[in-house]
Amino acid sequence: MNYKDKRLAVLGCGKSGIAASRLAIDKGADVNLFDTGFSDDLVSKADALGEEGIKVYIGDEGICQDPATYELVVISPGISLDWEIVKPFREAGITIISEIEFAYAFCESEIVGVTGTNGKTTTVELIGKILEGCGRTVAVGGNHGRPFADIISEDKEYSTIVLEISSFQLEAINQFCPHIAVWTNFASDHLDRYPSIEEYKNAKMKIFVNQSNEDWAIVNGNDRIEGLKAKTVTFSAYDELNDYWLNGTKIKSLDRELIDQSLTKLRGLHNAENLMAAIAVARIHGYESNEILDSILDYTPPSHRCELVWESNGVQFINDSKATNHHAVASALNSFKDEKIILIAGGKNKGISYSEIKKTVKRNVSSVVLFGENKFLVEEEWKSETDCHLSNDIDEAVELALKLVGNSGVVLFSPGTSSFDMFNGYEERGNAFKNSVMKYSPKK
Ligand code: UMA
Repeated sequence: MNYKDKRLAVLGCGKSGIAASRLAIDKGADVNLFDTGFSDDLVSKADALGEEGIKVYIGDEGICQDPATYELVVISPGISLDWEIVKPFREAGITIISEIEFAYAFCESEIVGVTGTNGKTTTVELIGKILEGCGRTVAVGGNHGRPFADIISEDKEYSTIVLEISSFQLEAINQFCPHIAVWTNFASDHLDRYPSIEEYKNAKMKIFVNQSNEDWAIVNGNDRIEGLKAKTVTFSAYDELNDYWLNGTKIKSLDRELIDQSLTKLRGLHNAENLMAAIAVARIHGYESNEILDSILDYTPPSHRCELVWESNGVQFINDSKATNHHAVASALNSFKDEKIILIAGGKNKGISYSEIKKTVKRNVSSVVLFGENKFLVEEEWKSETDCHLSNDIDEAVELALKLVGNSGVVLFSPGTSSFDMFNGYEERGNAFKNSVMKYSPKK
């Protein structure tokens, strides 16, 4: 695609929009970046980008007045196609594509794309580490870490680019096609963006839409994905009738044992599935378990995912702040199902009912401590089944949980929703939990 002197609009001055703008400038385009936000940070970003030749319009100027003069619009994932900032371009009939679609046009590497509700980051990192360990040159990015456009701007030849891909990024694709698409799992999420769970799933399913029988789809067998054109491999930690399955702690394919999960740093059934997906990618590339074992054993999962913060006198404090939906909470509860669990949950009201995990909570949890914007709603849904307590902040929640756990068990911080009612992301929320634990625990 030749963008020389073409007028391009980029929407959203975050990581994704800035990376797309820089790539477009590299390709000789005339780039105008629009953002309807207004803050000191945006003003200084706009000044710095101006120096690079990117014209930035923010605040009221972020709504474009001459949309028909543009050839193409590149939209950031955090902006929905229905929103005000997009409207002028839609009305003018200008083609709108996502940042991953834009970057894909310049990509010559093999793409492994990983989508799903949970487990994406761990799976992407594992795949990256395994392939690198086998001697391939690999870049890792996407929804987590470096934007795809940033990797492409580097102008370095990678044999494989492993991308974490969100439903938001897939909404505006035309040609984007990973050679290997991984579907980690699917559960209700992001209902503050999508009118229904079907629409959320349809956006995610677009990862397969341009694949042919030359490509691969590695899918969670529990989700029964149908209509795939690619060669399909299934995995499940719950059902042995899949290409990859779990026998105790052993990951198997047909009757062959590949890896013993208990030797790795990855805990829980959800991580067994992440491992299976990563092993499947490696085997498609022709690498066998003996060649990838060292990389897997060496891999440490990222923070805030069932992370052990502190253990003392039979009580474990687990930070699972990354659990921003119910599927993730249920996975964490299953991972500690033999222990007495005090669950700390709550946060932003994303419009999702917590009653869908009511039974799992009842079965696995001894008491719940709720915090955040949705605490009263969750209390209403769970109080008939579980012992519920309310708290005003994370410190109070930890203090209460400590009293409830007694001499042994697990204090599990697995909020089940996003953090934006009180924090700037799950990392900040997880760090707040960790700080509270360190504050209260030694006094116990
Ligand atoms: N904006 C407007 N008008 C609007 C709405 C937003 O101008 O109506 C502007 C904001 O003022 C802001 C910019 O858009 O300046 C933000 O754009 P963005 O939300 O796309 O943020 P980026 O920094 O570009 O981050 C995006 C992804 N964000 C989202 O999907 C919400 C990042 O995923 C991703 O890491 C990054 O691109 C690089 O690819 C984050 C995320 O939360 C981590 N993802 C969701 C998740 O994992 O659950 C899907």
